[in-house]
Amino acid sequence: MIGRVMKSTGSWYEVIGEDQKKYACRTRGKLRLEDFKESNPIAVGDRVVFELDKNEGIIAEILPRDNHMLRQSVKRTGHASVLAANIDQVLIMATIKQPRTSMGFIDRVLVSAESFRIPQVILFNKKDLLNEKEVDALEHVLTLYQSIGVLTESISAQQDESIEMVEKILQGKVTLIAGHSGVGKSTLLNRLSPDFKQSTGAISDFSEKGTHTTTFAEMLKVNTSTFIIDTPGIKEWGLVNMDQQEISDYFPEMRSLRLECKFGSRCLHINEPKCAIKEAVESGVDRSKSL
Ligand SMILES: Nc1nc2c(ncn2[C@@H]2O[C@H](COP(=O)(O)OP(=O)(O)OP(=O)(O)O)[C@@H](O)[C@H]2O)c(=O)[nH]1
Ligand SMILES: [Mg+2]
Ligand SMILES: [Zn+2]
Repeated sequence: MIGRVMKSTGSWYEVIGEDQKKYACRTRGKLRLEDFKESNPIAVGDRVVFELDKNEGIIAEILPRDNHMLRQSVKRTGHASVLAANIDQVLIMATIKQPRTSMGFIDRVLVSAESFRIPQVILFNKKDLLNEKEVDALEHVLTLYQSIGVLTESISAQQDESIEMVEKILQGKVTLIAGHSGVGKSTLLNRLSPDFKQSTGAISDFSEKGTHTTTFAEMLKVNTSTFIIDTPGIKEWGLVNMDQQEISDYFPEMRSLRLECKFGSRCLHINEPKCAIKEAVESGVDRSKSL
C-alpha cells in the first residue's frame, strides 16, 4: 500500500494509507536512497510503499520527493536534516511581540523556501495584543512583504474571522508551518479541527519567549486534501548548501536586477562597483511593481 508519513520518531513512523487509516510502520534493514546526505532517511510528508505484517507496517520503499525543506542540524553543524517533504507551501508564523520575530528570520525562511521553489505565506499572529504604535509597525511589514508578492496577513488565533481566512489559505494543500517557539503555531492548528490536540505552552514572563512545547514535526489531516505540518519552534533559521552568489536569486525583488550588476551573477551586492541592486536601494526604486 502507498501512504504518507505523518509522524516520525526515528524508529517508527505513523503512516496514513490510501484507505485513510493510520498505520504504525517500521523499516526493515537499510533503505536504499540515492544521494542521501541528510541525517534522517524518512521525513514527515514522505510518500512510502509499505506492506502489512499483522498490524504493523513495514516500509519497503520511499517514493521520489517533489521537494523538501532542509533544516540545519542542531547537533552537528554543517549537517542538515529534512524537516518535511512534498510540501505545497511554507507558512511562516511571525509575531510583533511575545515573542518578537526579526525580519532576518523571516527573510531566511523565505530565501530557503524559494531555493526549493516552494511558495510562501506569512501570517503575523497575536494582533489582539498590539497597541497603536505596534499596529503601525505591523502595517509597515505587511505592506513591505505584500509588495514583493508574498501573501502576508495579520491574524489572531483567538478570533473566528482569522480562522476562516486561514482555512481558505490552507485548503487543498500540504502546508509546513514554521516560526519561533511561542508564536502560536499549535494554538492555531487546534482551532482548525476538534480532533487536533497539540500541546501549547505559555510565554515566559521573563523573556517573552516560548517554551519549546512542540518537540517534533507532525503532519495533521484537516480534510482528505488538506494537511498541515506542525513543527518545533526554531530559534534561528540557517541557510544550508547555498553559495553567497546564489542568495540574491532567491529574493524575487533582486532577481530581476542582478544581471545588470557589473560583475553579473558573481556580484554579492555588498561593495562591488556598479552594483545595480545597491544603486536601486540608494535611489529608492521600487522594483516590486515590475515583478
Ligand atoms: N494573545 C494571544 N495569544 C496567543 C495567540 N496565539 C497563541 N497564543 C498564546 O501563545 C502561547 C504559545 O502558543 P503555542 O501554540 O504553544 O506556540 P507554538 O508556536 O506552538 O510554540 P512551540 O511549540 O514551542 O514552537 C500560548 O499561551 C497561546 O495561548 C493569539 O493570537 N493571541
Ligand atoms: Mg507548538
Ligand atoms: Zn550587485
